[in-house]
Amino acid sequence: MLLHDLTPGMHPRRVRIFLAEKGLSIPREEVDAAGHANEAPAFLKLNPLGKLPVLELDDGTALSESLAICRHLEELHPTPPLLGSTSRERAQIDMWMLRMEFELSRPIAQVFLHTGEFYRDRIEQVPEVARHTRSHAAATMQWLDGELARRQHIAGDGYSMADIVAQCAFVLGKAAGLRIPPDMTHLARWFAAVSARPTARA
Ligand SMILES: N[C@@H](CCC(=O)N[C@@H](CS)C(=O)NCC(=O)O)C(=O)O
Repeated sequence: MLLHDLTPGMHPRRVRIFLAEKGLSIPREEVDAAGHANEAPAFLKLNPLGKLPVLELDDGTALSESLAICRHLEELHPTPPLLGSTSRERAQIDMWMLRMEFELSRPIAQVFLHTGEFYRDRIEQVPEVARHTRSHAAATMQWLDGELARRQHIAGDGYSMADIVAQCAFVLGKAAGLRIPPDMTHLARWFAAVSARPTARA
């Protein structure tokens, strides 16, 4: 297996944290996205969308989409479970993982895409999109603060993939000027706890 990686990216970070939580180490190749290597024909053969991460399997299959990659790794290495052990847990973690994908990661990524230097010559940056998605992310934070008043982690009391998706979104949020306000004490407590895990800087 080979992980095609992009160290500063939010989605590749999900896979690295997931691997670290499983205690797994696999060969990794950094793709020079700043130099547009992800748009080169050799990379587009692996992922026609030109996005990272990509997990290349030993039989040559190229898996992209960070959540799909983690699903595959979970099936190969079920312990410790990060996507649930029972049917109910799996559904609950999927529910929260998808909520974190669409209600948190996407809006934060959109702010970054529409304001960040990296994407200046890659997409048409629309300040209005950044403004709108910034307020979407702020509303999600408010909601999460209330949820985390009632439990330790995003999908329940245990750490799961839903936490990984959310913590990586907040790491990118720092770069996009979207920090957790200190008065959101439950969300801030959760972020401090997940950031203190030994795997957080994987
Ligand atoms: N839905 C994909 C998103 C992947 C994605 O957007 N990756 C970004 C890095 S976080 C990327 O490769 N950007 C390079 C570019 O757009 O040129 C996933 O979950 O893996």
